[in-house]
Amino acid sequence: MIIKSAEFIKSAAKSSHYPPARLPEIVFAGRSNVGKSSLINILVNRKRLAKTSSTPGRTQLINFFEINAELVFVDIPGFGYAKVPEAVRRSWAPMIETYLATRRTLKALVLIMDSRRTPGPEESAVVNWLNRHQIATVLALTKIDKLSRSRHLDCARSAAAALQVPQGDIILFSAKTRQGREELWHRIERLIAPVQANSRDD
Ligand SMILES: Nc1nc2c(ncn2[C@@H]2O[C@H](COP(=O)(O)OP(=O)(O)OP(=O)(O)O)[C@@H](O)[C@H]2O)c(=O)[nH]1
Ligand SMILES: [Mg+2]
Repeated sequence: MIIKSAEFIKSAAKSSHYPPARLPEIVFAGRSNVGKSSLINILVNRKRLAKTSSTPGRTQLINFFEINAELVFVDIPGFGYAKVPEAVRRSWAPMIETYLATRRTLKALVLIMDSRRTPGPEESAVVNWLNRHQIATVLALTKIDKLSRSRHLDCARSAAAALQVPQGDIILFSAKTRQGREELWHRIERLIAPVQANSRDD
């Protein structure tokens, strides 16, 4: 994907504030501080389009970004980080669930996980929930630059086992080295492509 434009559209907490549902949307989800906003910035070749921070809980609303007037990326708050105040977490869950369950133009969720941590019950619950709601899922292990090369395949293997998916489904990613950027774009492009009519040979 050649990035011609990448613009912030708006932030929203409730559905009446979402931008019009015109373009296919890809949402990026995962634990707080895992690197969701950083991954979005790498995909669109912008340093600070989505705000990043070393302090967990930076992203607090649903943020919509329009890419090439062609698709929309959605950055959402992270789940399951102990340092985020309980009251804040309680308000995030329904906000995110409403978005995921009701947004007609949502094409896929990119679930971002830390490569140094085996996915746990929270990630499995997200994957199961998405399967039940028939939302396509792309799985990315990020911060892979923090692991030695010899451990890359091991972490893909254990994540695949924990999530009960084929190992080939797991993308290894780094916002530092940009590893995995092309593969992630290929998956996203496939998911937003209009369904082709079956071609006939005869
Ligand atoms: N080494 C390394 N650091 C990363 C990578 N991705 C993100 N980081 C760092 O991790 C921290 C969190 O990154 P963010 O992109 O803000 O994470 P987030 O998931 O959007 O966080 P919240 O919005 O708070 O949930 C920042 O200090 C980033 O610089 C990566 O691939 N490699
Ligand atoms: Mg963020």
